[in-house]
Formats: sequence, structure tokens, C-alpha cells
Amino acid sequence: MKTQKSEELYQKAVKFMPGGVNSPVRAFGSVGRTPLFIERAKGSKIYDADGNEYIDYVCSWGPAILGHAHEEVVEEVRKAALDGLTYGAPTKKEIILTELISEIMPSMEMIRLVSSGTEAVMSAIRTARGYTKKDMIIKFRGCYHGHSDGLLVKAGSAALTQSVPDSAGVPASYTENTLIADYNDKASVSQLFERFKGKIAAVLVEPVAANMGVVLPEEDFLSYLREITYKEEALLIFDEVITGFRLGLGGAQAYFNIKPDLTTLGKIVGGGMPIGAYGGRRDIMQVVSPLGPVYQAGTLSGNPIATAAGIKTLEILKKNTFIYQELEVKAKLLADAYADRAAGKGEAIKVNQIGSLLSAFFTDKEVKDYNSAVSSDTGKYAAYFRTMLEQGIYVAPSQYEAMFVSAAHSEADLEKTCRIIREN
Ligand code: KE4
Repeated sequence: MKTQKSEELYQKAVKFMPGGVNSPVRAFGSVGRTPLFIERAKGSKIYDADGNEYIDYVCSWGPAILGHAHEEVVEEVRKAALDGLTYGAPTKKEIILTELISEIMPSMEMIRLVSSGTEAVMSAIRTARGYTKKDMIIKFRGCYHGHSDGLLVKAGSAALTQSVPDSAGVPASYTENTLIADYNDKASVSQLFERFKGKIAAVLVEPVAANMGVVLPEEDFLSYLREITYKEEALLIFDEVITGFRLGLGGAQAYFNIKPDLTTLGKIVGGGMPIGAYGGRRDIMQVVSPLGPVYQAGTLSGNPIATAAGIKTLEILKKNTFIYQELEVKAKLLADAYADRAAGKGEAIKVNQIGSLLSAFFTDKEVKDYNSAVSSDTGKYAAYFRTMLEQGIYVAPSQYEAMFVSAAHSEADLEKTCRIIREN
């Protein structure tokens, strides 16, 4: 596999951007090679600067659920662009998109559009604190909710592979109100509520953890969080930036039938364009400016091009919910291939899969929580990543990310991928 041009671009990129990238995980830091520079993508494929073709299981970290460059979505973007790129004023498209989100996720009675998942979660936290007039937030070790200061504590995703769970540049005072519990460990949550009685504004959770690799919520974990937040007069915030419109059209809250007080969205909601969103109970969202005292703003929030892409994406998903059954079948085929490889070669691989989300962990432990997730052999993962890449399969360049399939992944794509998984 020739990657000469990517390497030349990388040499230039590192002059102008930290690590030559605009998001750390893209630097391939934990998989022992320089990053590929991608030139274009279509359907299930991406193409690098050297013209190599890959079957893409990163899908831009989730947004490309319909596949890359979906004709109808691109057409909506093209048409919208001809009417101007941004006005900084309200538009009809924002009404259409927020109405669509609320129809799909009825717990989101009122919604604010922003430009990233980070912004959505940061704003939801501020809203929860403003509404409850309490300061403390519980998050879970290994869960990642974007890079706002107060949440870069025991974060997941690239913050894990950088082995800097607590980022530099974040004053201790910014994180003293961030309490850490353990995913799937109810006692770790109840102990914090006992210790900080009356001071906890919200519990923030990835309803399916996907930033320590995919870790499923145990049977009654989410319902427990719902109960204890009710009882303790704290809010339950579902960070559905990954699971929203991915785990099913209605996301994790529909899949598990749990109604959070606030939800955060990103990725698929923008159809590949920069959109984040937060929202929930109307009485809570009334505290958000200009209605209430919680300030939050954004120059490109609700951008007309991005909302055009988001609307079309959600409309297609809503009209074709069979896509979710198909995605699950594809994810199960991949999960079976990893299981066959583990059994066939006696290799320590454990797979977690739910809906169209899955991760292959290079460990012999069942991965049920943070500690078992980080027991993975990241060196083995790196070798596996490089082997897959050499054979035209682009999986996440980190053990602690999810693998995504799209509606565009064909039977032939899956057959080739499963064969390569089994044979290597
Ligand atoms: P963004 O600011 O990256 O749009 O969203 C932050 C975020 C919030 N919540 C969850 C559950 C997330 O997974 C994310 C971002 N996910 C990472 C990968 N797991 C994005 C990829 C990257 O950081 O480059």
C-alpha cells in the first residue's frame, strides 16, 4: 500500500497544526503509523491522497450512517448553499429540524441547536446547573462528552489513548464540581449522592458507552440512574451524540425506554455537517437565554447549510427505519467474524455489539466496565489496525473507539471484511 503522498502531506501539516491534525485521534498516535490524508469518500468507501480505497468503518466517528456523499443529502446542501451560507438570523429550516428531532425523541420538548457535541454537552451542563441551582455533576470514568474544561476528567476517546485522562490546562477549580463514578457500578453513584447530598445538579451518561470502546449498560443500570436522579432531585442527562439516531431512530432512550430530562445530540443530527443540539423538558429549557438566565450563544448555530443536511438525513432515516435492522445484521456479521477469529486462533478478542455499534477488544476479559476495557492490549490492537489498513479496511485508529457500519456497506463489503478479520 503506497502512502507516499499522505506522508508528504503529513510533513507539511505538522508545520501548521498540532500533530498535523484538527482532532487528536486522527493522528494515529496509538496505532504506530502516520495518518492517511483522505481526499474523498462515497458510500462505504474512502480514498486517500495516494488513491488507495478503503472500506470505511469509522464513518467520520458516526455521522455517515447513510454512507458518504449521499446524493439526496449533497443535493440539499448544494441547493441551500446557493441561497447563502449563513445569515445569523432565524430560519424556517431550524423549525423543521427541531420539530423533527422532537417528534423522533419526544423527551426533547424544547431544543437549542449548536455547532458540535462538545458545545451541546457543555451547554446542557450549564442549563442543568442553572435550573437546579446546584453545582456538582456526576460523569463516568471512561465516558467522553467533548472537550469542555469541566468534563476532561477521566475522559474516554482519545483522552484515553493519550494517557492524559485529565487534560493539562484545566485548573483544578474547574473540575472540583465534576464527580467520577464507574459505569455499570450503581454503588459508586449512590455513594456520591450520599456524600454530596443536595449538591448534585445532574448525572451525565453515555447510555451506551462508546468512548472506552463499546460497553453496554447492564440490565438495570440506566433505570437505576433514572430512579436515583428523580429521588435526589437531580437531572438525568443522556449524552446521545453517538447513540442518537444510531441505536435506532429514537436513540438509546427509545431502545431502553428511559426518559432523560435532557439529551445531547451531535454527529448524525447534522448528516455530516457541524451540528450539535441539546434539549429536553420544556420547564428546564425555559432557563436558557433569551428566555431565562442561562446564557449560551453561537454565530453559526442552526446554520442553514448544516440544517439542510440534518433535515434530509433524519427524513431519510425516518422514512426507511428498516435501515436499522440492516445495520444490526451487518454489525452482527462483523461481531461473529471477530468471535470466529478468537476461537479459531485462540486469540484474546472480546466483542461488544449493540445495534450497529460494536468494538473488538484485544483482551480475554469480558468487557463490562472501564477497568476491563483498559485491560485491552493496545499494542495488539495497533498491529491489527495496521494489518486491516494494508488490506483496505479502515477501522478506528484507537482501541477505545466504536466501529460504525452504514446503510451503504454492501454484502460484498461485509464478506470481504469478515474474511480478512477471520484470516489475519
Ligand atoms: P464533538 O464536539 O466531537 O462533535 O462531540 C463530542 C462528543 C460528545 N459526546 C460523545 C458521546 C462523543 O462521542 C463525542 C465525540 N466523539 C469523538 C469520538 N468518540 C469524536 C471524534 C474526535 O474526537 O475526533
